[in-house]
Amino acid sequence: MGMLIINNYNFCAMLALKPGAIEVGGVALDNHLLLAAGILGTTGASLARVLSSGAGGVVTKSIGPAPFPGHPGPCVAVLEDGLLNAMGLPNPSADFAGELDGLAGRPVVVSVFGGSPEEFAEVAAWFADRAAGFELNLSCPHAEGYGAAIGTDPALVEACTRAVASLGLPTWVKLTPNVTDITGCGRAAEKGGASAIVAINTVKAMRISTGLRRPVLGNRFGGLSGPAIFPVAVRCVYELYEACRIPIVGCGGIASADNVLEMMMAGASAVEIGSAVIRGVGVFEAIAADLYADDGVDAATIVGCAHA
Ligand code: RRO
Repeated sequence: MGMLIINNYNFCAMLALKPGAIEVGGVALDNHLLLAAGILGTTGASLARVLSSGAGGVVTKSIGPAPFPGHPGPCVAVLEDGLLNAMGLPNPSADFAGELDGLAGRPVVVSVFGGSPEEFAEVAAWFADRAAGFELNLSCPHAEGYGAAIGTDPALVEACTRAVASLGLPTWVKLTPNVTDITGCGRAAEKGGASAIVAINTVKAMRISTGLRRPVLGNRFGGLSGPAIFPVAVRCVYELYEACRIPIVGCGGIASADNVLEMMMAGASAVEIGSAVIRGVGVFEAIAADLYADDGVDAATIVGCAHA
């Protein structure tokens, strides 16, 4: 019996993309690589630094209806093949607007969360004069009343999306993989007027310290990100590409140019990079150096090409 083993050297040396500015889901980007929500996204200075380090766009930390310090620690554990976090949606709420003062006209997508369609619209409206678009966090796996608590119900996904899309700015919807069928939520976002789907947020997970005989995270449960979840993200993007017509932004464990190409072949028009930033903000320039070449192909020729 033949056995095909695909390892981390599954690299297609022949394929590179044409460099240059693009437009995805109504947002103008400098390239296909965005900073994912939750990493280096709470100050204008860190967002500007990531943009000047080769990211084509940035997504802010998720901002909600009231200032919140987050869950009690420990909030992050570094694992063999990823990160486990339960930050607990720490955010400065409306005060965050001031952080965006120096970023006018830049590709800054503001991630927002709320406990109802009305709260989503209220929070998004605070940033409507300074966001290139919104990303709706309907997917944090460990936030009671927020995130996946709402984002697993297609009717609520549709209502929250419609409430924010009515502001007239590009509205991306970030989905949770912690559902039986992600396409139901993707279709609901599309029906509500989303301009793009972002897939995926973290996978609900936990670890236990055998020494302490207790969960390692203060919140016990958290979200797994990094290379460990890349195959889950590819599967979700592949399924959404077959179910929806709006563009998909791939997210989840992307750490190399080959990962970007694989996500695009599954159906992503752009990607978000989060946990790989643990290697430093130079990760954007490093991936771009492998991904782009002046004689590269138009990304449109490979987006979704893995589908029959
Ligand atoms: O803040 C968090 O704990 C958090 C958020 Br908002 C999210 O969307 N996903 C995640 O893994 N953690």
